[in-house]
Amino acid sequence: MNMKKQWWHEKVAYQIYPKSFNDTNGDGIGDIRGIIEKLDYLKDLGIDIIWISPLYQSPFVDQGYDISDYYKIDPIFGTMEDFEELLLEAKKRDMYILMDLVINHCSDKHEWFQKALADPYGDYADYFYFRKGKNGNPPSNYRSYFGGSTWQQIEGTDLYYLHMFSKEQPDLNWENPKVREELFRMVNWWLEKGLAGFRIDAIINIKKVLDFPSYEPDGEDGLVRCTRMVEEAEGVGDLLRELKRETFDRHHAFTVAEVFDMKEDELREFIGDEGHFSTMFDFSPLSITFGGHGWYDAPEYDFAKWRNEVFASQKKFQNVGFLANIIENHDEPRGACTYLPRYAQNDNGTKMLATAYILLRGIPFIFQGQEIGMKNCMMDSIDEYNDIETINQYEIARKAGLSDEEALTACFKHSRDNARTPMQWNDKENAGFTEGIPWLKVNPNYRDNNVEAEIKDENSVFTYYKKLIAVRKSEDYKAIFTYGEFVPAYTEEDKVFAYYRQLQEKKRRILVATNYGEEETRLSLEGIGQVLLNNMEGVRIEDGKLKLPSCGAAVIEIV
Ligand code: ISL
Ligand code: CA
Repeated sequence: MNMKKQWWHEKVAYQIYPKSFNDTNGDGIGDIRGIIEKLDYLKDLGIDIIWISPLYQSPFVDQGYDISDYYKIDPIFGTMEDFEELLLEAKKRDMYILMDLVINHCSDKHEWFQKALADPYGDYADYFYFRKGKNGNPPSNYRSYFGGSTWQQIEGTDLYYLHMFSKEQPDLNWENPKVREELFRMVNWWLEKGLAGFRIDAIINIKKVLDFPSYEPDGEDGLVRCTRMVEEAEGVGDLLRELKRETFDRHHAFTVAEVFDMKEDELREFIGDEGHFSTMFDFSPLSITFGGHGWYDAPEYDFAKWRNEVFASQKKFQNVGFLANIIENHDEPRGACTYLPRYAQNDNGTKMLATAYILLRGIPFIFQGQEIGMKNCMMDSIDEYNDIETINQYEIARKAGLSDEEALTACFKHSRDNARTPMQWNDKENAGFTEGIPWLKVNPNYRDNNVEAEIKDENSVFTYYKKLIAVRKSEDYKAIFTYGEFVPAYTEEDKVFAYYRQLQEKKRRILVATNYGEEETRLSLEGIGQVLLNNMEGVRIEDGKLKLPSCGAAVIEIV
């Protein structure tokens, strides 16, 4: 299918979680100057687009996803001058900066909310969802993302306000034209500064069912997940079209949306040529990690299910638009722990996973530390965690009867803080992240697992990521890796994750093949193969067959 070509189609993106990236003033918190310092490192890796998690002024109840002033940089990260310098330095290197756009909700410390509280029947109350309770109860029975009711009573009144996330994150009322106008003005203000675009947070939630009906409870707490209501809401498209028309379109901005619970028939509307967004994250593989009740009853890794999810979503989207592919982000544990069977949780396995992911159709987003194969971090007690959702999930696990140790194991596997431990730059104290006390524990494995060591080592995960990105972006192959069709391969093999990328008109074909099995496997090639890249010794072509040891990966041009 003929898709309108865009500047961002052939780029590779990287997510920075600023608090944990690089601290330059010894306060234990990463900062903007720390990002500037590492731009050359990222350029060398092959990165073009950088998404930075929120830098705005915030009380940090949810790590900056609770914004109290959209026009300010939080002082823990530096100043607006630092940020402007970052834009300039990125531009010098042909790199693009994306900020996080968190506009479903703001912080309860935001001026709008403070004014609303001061006058719960006044104009600012209508910036939010203030509703009367029912018979002394909240207006409806929704459970917020982080646990408990989505409704918080406003002291001295029978009114409640809606918060889909924590109670410190009141939802903004997108039905109010003044709210939209304020938000659009802010978005344009940032774009005029020279941002390339935004990653857009939790955006599907902006459309509500306005009479907020209760639904059948889905848990013993008598509540129902709040997304149940979002699924019923009609008309998010109108809001998103307006957002795009009033802001992104005017600046040719690149946007990547965080969308869960989208309706199946809306794919094209979301990321087609004229879609609401340039792209959106593919979260479908995540579904293999969902437990019935929480992290504590999440299923074990299931290769077949995972492969099905990835393949299905590649096929579903390729005639529509471009997905943004991830194996981890700041809300997920480390991909090298989640998406690999235990026997493959080593460097070869990590490179195999990278091969499988980076060459899929779509825009690869690499989360900081992924390129050196960072792992989940074991915490000694719940007190070592900072994340609001982890604390909630720990409590859910304890209430379900798990011991402290068992609940901590569930957090070790699933906690968002696994991705948030400081970036491991070298083997010096605190992994070279800070000269002060890091805000979150450094993973003790940093002495072996760090950037400095991996840059020097030609067999490291880092060196391999660099090669992989270089192949993807090379003059010879960028067209096929960007626009080539995705075709599943060797699906009859139980433990093989393989696919072709092909350009029909040129009859060019590349096979990406990886062996997740514990045993060696041999695949008969459908032509003469030329190996462009492989991840370990023992991967080779013999008598027309590709030999892949356990954890082997190969990228092969078939001629
Ligand atoms: O984190 C999750 C699962 O571990 C999700 O349910 C997550 O809350 C959801 O994807 C929305 O995430 C985004 O908005 C949240 C913020 O906490 C997340 O960090 C952000 O990515 C509220 O702003
Ligand atoms: Ca700092």
